Amino acid sequence: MAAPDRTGSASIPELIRKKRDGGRLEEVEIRSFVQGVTEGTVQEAQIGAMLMAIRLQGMDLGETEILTRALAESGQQLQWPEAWRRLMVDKHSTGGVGDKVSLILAPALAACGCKVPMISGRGLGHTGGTLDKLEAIPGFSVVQSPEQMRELLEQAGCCIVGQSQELVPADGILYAIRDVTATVDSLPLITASILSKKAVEQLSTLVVDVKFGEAAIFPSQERARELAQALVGVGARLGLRVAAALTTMDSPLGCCVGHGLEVEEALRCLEGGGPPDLRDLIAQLGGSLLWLNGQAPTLAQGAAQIGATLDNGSALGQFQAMLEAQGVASDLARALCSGSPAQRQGLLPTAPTKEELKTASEGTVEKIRALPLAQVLHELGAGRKRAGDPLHFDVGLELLVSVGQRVSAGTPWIRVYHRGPGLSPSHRQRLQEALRLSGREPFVPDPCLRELILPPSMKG
Ligand code: IUR
Repeated sequence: MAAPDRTGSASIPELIRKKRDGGRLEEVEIRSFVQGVTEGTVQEAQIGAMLMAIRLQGMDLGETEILTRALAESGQQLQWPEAWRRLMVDKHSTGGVGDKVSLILAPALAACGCKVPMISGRGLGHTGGTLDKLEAIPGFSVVQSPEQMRELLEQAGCCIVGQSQELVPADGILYAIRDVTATVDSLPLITASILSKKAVEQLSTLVVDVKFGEAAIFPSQERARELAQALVGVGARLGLRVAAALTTMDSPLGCCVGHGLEVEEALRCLEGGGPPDLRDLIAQLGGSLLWLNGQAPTLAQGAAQIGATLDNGSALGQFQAMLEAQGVASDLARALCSGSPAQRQGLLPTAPTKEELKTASEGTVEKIRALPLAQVLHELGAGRKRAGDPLHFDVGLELLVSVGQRVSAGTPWIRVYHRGPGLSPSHRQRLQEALRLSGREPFVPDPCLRELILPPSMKG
């Protein structure tokens, strides 16, 4: 143990020094750090230093489990009626560009009879956050108490909320400081952050979408697999059935990036349309959840059940119920969920200036690099420079071509929605460089899902 102070517990600088020098933190040490974070007695500089020490030295599975439990216990635990116990499922993502899966999957799962008490996050770095996207819908409130969450699940079968003073407050504090101290890409910190929120939810089954690729936290599939294994392993230690899906994040998911535009694309998917890569990923993640939770005999049949909820309007009905239950005026929720894209015009934030860029040559679209697109969009106002900064929900990008498609020179390939007066030369150049063309024949891109890591109980 680190040297105790006069009150008998190790001082925070001692704990930081111990981790900095590669030591293993004991349970009481991790708990006293998290307690100090929650109570506000640990200074921000000390939190940043400890996060960096963990980022550089790592934590073993035992330390990660204790950190997860301590974060989860920093607030209230959710309680559900006994009849719901086997129906509680959720999905979480490590963050991507254009990733609006949660907006569609939560109501699709609710339409399959599940209860989905999703505690979600805000944007980290260049990636967009589910809560930020939902706040683009006028009136939507992500702040909900545990009692309100129970009512939301009764009314709509799903809810999407943020962590708060009552729900995993310590994760909220660490999450915001990680974002500004280059400590996001830490395996134990990601694992504890995600699983603490899910431990509070008292789930039956969780699927985590672990992204890899240029625009993901971990570019390499190997490193993403390590994170996936930590999530599944720590989940098992906590008594949670956790599976992890390894999915690609090189090009944006779907065609739209930016808060308001992504809500519009989610609505198209909930109406049975939308881009094929997005729909396929939703069906695979939802199908895995239904299968692992015993609600479908196979993953393929689970995926078909999810697809049916998109085609028959039942997922859209649950989405509308969720919007109304979380504060959106009934006539707006109805108009968003029963109109055509043309009828929805003006209901969601869309920036006034539209600019299209054209292809410089002919070729086959090999890749549309999500990272520079997201960075430019961040600079146009979609992201935060400092924790708590307001966002522009109306700026966005719409891809007008897809990976694998043949294009001729001069084809409009991206539409940028911004607040004017015009894109800067640097923005234009970085956007143009994101489009990678090749000389090969047109092709059908591989699905995003590359590997599914199952919980130990399903490994036979
Ligand atoms: N989502 C979370 O809830 N926490 C994290 O650290 C990441 C994504 I990365």
